[in-house]
Amino acid sequence: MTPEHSLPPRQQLIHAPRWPVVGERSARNDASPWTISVTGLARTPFQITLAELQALPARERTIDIHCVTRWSRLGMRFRGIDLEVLLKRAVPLDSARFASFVARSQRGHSTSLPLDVVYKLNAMVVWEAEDLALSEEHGGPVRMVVPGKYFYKSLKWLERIELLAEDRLGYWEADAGYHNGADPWNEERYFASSISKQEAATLIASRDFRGRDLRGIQANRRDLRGLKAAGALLRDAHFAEATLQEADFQGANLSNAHFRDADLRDADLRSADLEGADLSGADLRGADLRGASLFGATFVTMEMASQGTAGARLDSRTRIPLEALEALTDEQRAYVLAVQAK
Ligand SMILES: Nc1nc2c(c(=O)[nH]1)N[C@H]1C(S)=C(S)[C@@H](COP(=O)(O)O)O[C@H]1N2
Ligand SMILES: [Mo]
Repeated sequence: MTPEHSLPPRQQLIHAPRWPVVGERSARNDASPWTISVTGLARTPFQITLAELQALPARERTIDIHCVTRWSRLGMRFRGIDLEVLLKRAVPLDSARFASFVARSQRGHSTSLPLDVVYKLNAMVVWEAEDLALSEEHGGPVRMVVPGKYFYKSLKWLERIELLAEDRLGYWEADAGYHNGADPWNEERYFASSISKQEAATLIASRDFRGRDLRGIQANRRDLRGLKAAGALLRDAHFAEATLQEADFQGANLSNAHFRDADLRDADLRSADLEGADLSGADLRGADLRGASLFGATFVTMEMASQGTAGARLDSRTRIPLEALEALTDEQRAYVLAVQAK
């Protein structure tokens, strides 16, 4: 059961007109006419043009979107057709159990879903959001919207659908460890770390994470003073209560990393991806966040705010440019501005 128009665990609300752009920002540069094909295990595979697609009887639906980096926007109106209509038109064979969706983008971005999930969730192919044609950065002219899944299942610039007997993992799911289930109600965000406890212990002792893939690493309460972690992939890493004074995280991917009550004094977080990161209670005095991306980041939790407990500590030397603050929810931005003003 997926309650509609409520907030899944550990998501933060954003409100219209805000709608962050996540991932690729444009379609492949290609002069040929836009077509959408349904191929693979089907009796009548076909290809249609964009105009033919948009001439099909459209419907409008109100859908909640939940990005894995912890922002949600509820009740967005989309216009398009049910993916099921398109798929059934190809008459899938009995052996077809999954669909792979491929984007008309530079890297041929892709994702996949079981067919029964496509039907059950009423996944859509849409070309309008909030009464306007989709902008290119949001997947225009045509994208998928899959209600009840993290938004990474909602492929932008849909070009090809392939019907398959076995699942074929998509771009994020195969290469970046995103959970293939993508259920926001069960927080199916990422797979755990691929490194062993032994390797993690050795790396933590070396304090050198530069350029490494250490997704989900467990480093809570560790002493990592002066850590070198520029360019490291540290998504979903656990640094709660860790000592990270003067750590170098320049350009690191720290999306959804856990820094609750960590000591980040004078840390270098320039150009780091901090989307969805939990910085509540962290000590950020002297830290440099210029160029960092902060969508969905948390500096103070609801409980902290309601109990009057302090959230992240900032001082006049903490560098968070205004444009980075723009990405925060109203509550988070208000907290940061209030603390900085002190
Ligand atoms: N082709 C393509 N589709 C994509 C992505 C992408 O990088 N390329 N990113 C996914 C992710 S992770 C999210 S959260 C949403 C973001 O859509 P938006 O930029 O319209 O918010 O698109 C999804 N679909
Ligand atoms: Mo996402």
